[in-house]
Amino acid sequence: MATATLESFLERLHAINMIGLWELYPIYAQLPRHGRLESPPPMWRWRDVHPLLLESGDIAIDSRRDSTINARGGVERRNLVMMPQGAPVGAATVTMSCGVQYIKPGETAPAHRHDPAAIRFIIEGSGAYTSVEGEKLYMEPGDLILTPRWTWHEHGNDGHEPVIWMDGLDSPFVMNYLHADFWEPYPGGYLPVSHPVGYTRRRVGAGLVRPVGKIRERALPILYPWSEVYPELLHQKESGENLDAFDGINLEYVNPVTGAGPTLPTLSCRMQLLPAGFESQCHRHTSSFIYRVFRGRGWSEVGGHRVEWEAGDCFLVPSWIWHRHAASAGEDAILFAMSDQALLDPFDLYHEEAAPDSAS
Ligand code: GTQ
Ligand code: FE2
Repeated sequence: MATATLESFLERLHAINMIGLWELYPIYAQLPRHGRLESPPPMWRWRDVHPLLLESGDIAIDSRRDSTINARGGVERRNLVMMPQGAPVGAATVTMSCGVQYIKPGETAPAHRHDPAAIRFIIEGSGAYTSVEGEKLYMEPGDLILTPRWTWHEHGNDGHEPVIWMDGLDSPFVMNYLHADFWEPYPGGYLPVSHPVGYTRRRVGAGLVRPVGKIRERALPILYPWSEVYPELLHQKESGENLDAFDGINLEYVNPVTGAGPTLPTLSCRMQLLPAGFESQCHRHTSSFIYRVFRGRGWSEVGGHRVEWEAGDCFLVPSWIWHRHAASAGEDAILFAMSDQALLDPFDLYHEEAAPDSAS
């Protein structure tokens, strides 16, 4: 039998939906495993995002996912999603999505639940709440709220100011990779109030003590008040003992169930303080990060590009890209960070290394 040419072989191979492993190597080689980015890292400046978000509140938008949803005025969620050029559907990083949500006084966003878990980091305004499983969590700027997977949640604004927060979800992981996403609207639209304000907080206790035997869940709808996080950041800064060379003061929001990280089974949230004038050393890791500047100004080097940032800006650090951060000389910088390290740790896929010369 005559030997076929490689070309004709591959043609017949591809026709049955197979490929030579060696054909994939050049494609793998294009992944930026060298730690550098060809163009600056994806970034959204608040001066660009904020006006568009406010404008979205003046435009009639039917944002219902399901037309049977009882959303007043058709606004189910007024949310603008960050999606870098070429990214998978709805994805900011390979595993995480990120958006900003805006709710006006008197508005309500009806209840639903889904497999993707969500976090909300409050940006501005007060008087709004997220109700998770019928427990209202009232938002203040700097607070972090967890909506664990498959928990009913709705939003409302009882106050007099517009309220804006950042949403972060594991939806690219759950939806795009695992195809494990279920989603459903709450029958009738709105949750009955089933717990008093402060219910979960009292089950969880405070500091190093808590009521015995009250927690059965893997994650809880907890609110971490900025009024408790900020003093701890300052306390840590004063002592300086835990100032990390790569991340400054780096506090993780503990999962109240485990008393440790990650914050949720699929997401880790942190609050970093870079003291005024601090310049971190350079490293890289296989987790990806979404950063939102909460206070101050400074710059980061990400994949060989320097980005200047100030309060409200949002930027990404993709997996295995060299990066370091610095605060301006005048004031401390405070960065809210969200990462997918929780997805890597259980499988020993978290790798980290310091740059040899500590410069990107
Ligand atoms: O507010 O429930 O950014 O379901 C994406 C999906 C927010 C929400 C998002 C959601 C929500
Ligand atoms: Fe949701």
